[in-house]
Amino acid sequence: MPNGSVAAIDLGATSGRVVVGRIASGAGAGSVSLEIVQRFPNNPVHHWEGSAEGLHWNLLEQYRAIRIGLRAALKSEGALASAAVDSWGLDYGLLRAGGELAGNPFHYRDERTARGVEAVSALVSDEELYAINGLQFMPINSVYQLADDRLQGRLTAESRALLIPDLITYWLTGQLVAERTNASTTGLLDVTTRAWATSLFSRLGLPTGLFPTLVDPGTSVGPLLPGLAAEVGASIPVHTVGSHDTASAVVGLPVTDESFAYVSCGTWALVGVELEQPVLTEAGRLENFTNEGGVDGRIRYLKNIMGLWIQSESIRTWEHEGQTIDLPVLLAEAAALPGGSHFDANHPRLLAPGDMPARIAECCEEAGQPVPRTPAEFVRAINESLADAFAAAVHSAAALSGKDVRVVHIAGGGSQNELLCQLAADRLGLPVVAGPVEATALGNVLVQARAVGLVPADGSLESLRALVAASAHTRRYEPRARTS
Ligand code: ADP
Ligand code: LRH
Repeated sequence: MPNGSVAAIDLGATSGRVVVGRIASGAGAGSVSLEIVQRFPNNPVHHWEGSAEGLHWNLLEQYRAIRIGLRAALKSEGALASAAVDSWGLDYGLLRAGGELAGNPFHYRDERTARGVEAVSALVSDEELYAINGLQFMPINSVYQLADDRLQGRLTAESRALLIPDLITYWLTGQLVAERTNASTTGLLDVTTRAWATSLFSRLGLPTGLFPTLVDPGTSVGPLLPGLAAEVGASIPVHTVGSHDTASAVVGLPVTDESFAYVSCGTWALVGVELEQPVLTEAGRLENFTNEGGVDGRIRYLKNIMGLWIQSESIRTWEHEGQTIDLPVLLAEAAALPGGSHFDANHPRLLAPGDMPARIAECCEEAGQPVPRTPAEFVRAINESLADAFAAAVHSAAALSGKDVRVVHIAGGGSQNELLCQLAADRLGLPVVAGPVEATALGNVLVQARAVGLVPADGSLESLRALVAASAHTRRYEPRARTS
């Protein structure tokens, strides 16, 4: 196995990074290591004017930061065998006929989705939609956003839609593709055939050629556009990976026991199991489980839980009020409390930006629980409630799919949260393996490394995960006995 480096461009809803992944052959399975060469915040921007009114992503700023990152990566490595993009799911940019972006992409937290839900529900029932796309109902799914675009007259027969990683890939290479794992988050991909559900497009009045041709993770897209190659210092071959960040995160798990469940824990917490085939039962639909596409045709059978967004949005509220917050200190204060209130961490009122502590207080009241008073009490309640939600989702995923679960991996930024990991182990009654923090970047790196022969081309997901297990830093939490 040759040594070599690739660049993972990983865009999260909270922050983005350009990461160099180094693959070393060495003894045994070899190793993979990461170096973050560029990290940048991802701050949405509210527009108030005309038809642009609403919450948008500042994607051009991300594109600018990515280019700085690629330049730094090339400077440190000399050459890169590949680069590939992943990001949060659901959101997309619309291109005009000439290929130019028609406005900043909307943020899934924009309230326009309510209109989209109404428009889609009037045309296709929830049951029928689930039978086609296998997705959990979330008002933020792309299908509802596109329904609103249609209502607002934003779509023409020539419009093209590119999901965020595909849009960045287009800006890097000039090539239009739709990577399949992220396409599975739109609500417009047929979960059984894994092709665009063209009859659904027609029924919803969406142009059938709206999205480009589907490609799988590990596909060669093309080199950097010549002007961009000159700017960053060299050309780089661009590939697809599991461009839905959660798909890459599930590749980047340090699995040593196949009876595992996972929590990809960042802005959102994606909680579930990996399957070979979708589960399309009515019981699964009613419990709001989703069948998203994984790398190598696997199914990510999971539930979207509101995640650490509710903590970071609470912190934003306190900081806006003039308080100074240090997250590790606040988490330590919360951990020192004897316990905390429990509320429904997945309540829809927690989705939109705004005063999160006030909304959590409402949730606590409704649950008959004491309303937290201090930031530490709020944070304790948030972590208690997220742990409850993780345990319930893992147990449901196992029951609905028949999968045996003996260990739960918590990966992503939230794996650094010791309070949450311990509470999750306690509630689950199962060991939790926390880490790696950058599981998504690792999954991105490994799939492109496999595509260019830095790891064996026939390498299974299991062999990629063995490489992660041999290389990544993890911490194990055992469940504590209940005291009450
Ligand atoms: P995304 O990919 O969705 O942008 P990340 O996986 O980067 O999210 O995770 C971000 C979250 O990680 C933050 O909201 C925060 O709660 C958590 N986090 C980051 N650093 C720490 C830390 N030092 N201790 C505990 N939690 C942390
Ligand atoms: C996690 C994620 C998740 C959802 C949401 C919009 O970052 O991709 O799987 O789809 O963002």
